[in-house]
Amino acid sequence: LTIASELRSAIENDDLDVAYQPVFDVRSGRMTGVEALARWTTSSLGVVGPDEFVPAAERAGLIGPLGSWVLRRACTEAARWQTGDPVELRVNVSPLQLRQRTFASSLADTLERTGLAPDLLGIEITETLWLEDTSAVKNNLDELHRMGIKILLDDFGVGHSSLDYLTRFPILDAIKIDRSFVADLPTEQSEAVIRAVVSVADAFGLDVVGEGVETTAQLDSLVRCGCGYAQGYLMARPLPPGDVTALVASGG
Ligand code: G
Ligand code: G
Ligand code: MN
Ligand code: NA
Repeated sequence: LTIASELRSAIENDDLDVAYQPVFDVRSGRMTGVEALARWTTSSLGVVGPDEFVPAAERAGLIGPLGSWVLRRACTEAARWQTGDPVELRVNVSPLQLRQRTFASSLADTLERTGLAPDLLGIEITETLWLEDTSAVKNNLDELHRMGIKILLDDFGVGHSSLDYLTRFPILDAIKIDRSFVADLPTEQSEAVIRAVVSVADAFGLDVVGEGVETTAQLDSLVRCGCGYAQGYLMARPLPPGDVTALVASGG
């Protein structure tokens, strides 16, 4: 069996999982949300990572069904966590999903069915998306923004970094600083880079999330640089949904 045909039946049979990595407000230490990360274990191939099966799904024309499956599952689970302080859900979305004309309307449908409020959902997109300035992508992003869904720019700083998209796409809500930058902290030069990003983000009214925080020195450094939110193994790894339920019940 090929990875594509196994993936197709896994989607049909609900045979995937979603792990959730907590995101924290660095000042209060409170968990403000979670990032959904797709997980897949197959009987023949063992654990297959999303860095392998997401591109495979894109090549096989399965990213639509896979993306819809992840959104439906994650919104369903996140709706159950809204018993106290809000728990925001962030879902990674492939550029190919945003090229599908029905993406925004089908997401509206998913929110309605699952009961998750639109302002508790955010989608994480990558810089490569800005390169494809197609009308379908633009219409979807505008529609999501109108619905109150947050839009986060993931892996910020790697690839074709250009500040130009901040003015071209005024719909962004947050920037996620790529973990390669966080890994270099707390040197003077890397702090200068983070401070510059925070200053640009402030000017555009964007939140800043530091990713891949693995040491207290990196976390302290992010706080010093004015970064508002952080995510990483130091605070929490991606967790099964039951562990998030327990965290929420204990007050985050
Ligand atoms: O969880 P992990 O570090 O293994 O993720 C590897 C990569 O796969 C990351 O870039 C992450 O954004 C991506 N990824 C994880 N889950 C999904 C998903 O549901 N959809 C998309 N498009 N990408 C995902
Ligand atoms: O590309 P994206 O930012 O969506 O990738 C998220 C991935 O980063 C997740 O799959 C998660 O497993 C991984 N990740 C999260 N925190 C850390 C960390 O502290 N260190 C490392 N090396 N990877 C992390
Ligand atoms: Mn991400
Ligand atoms: Na990222």
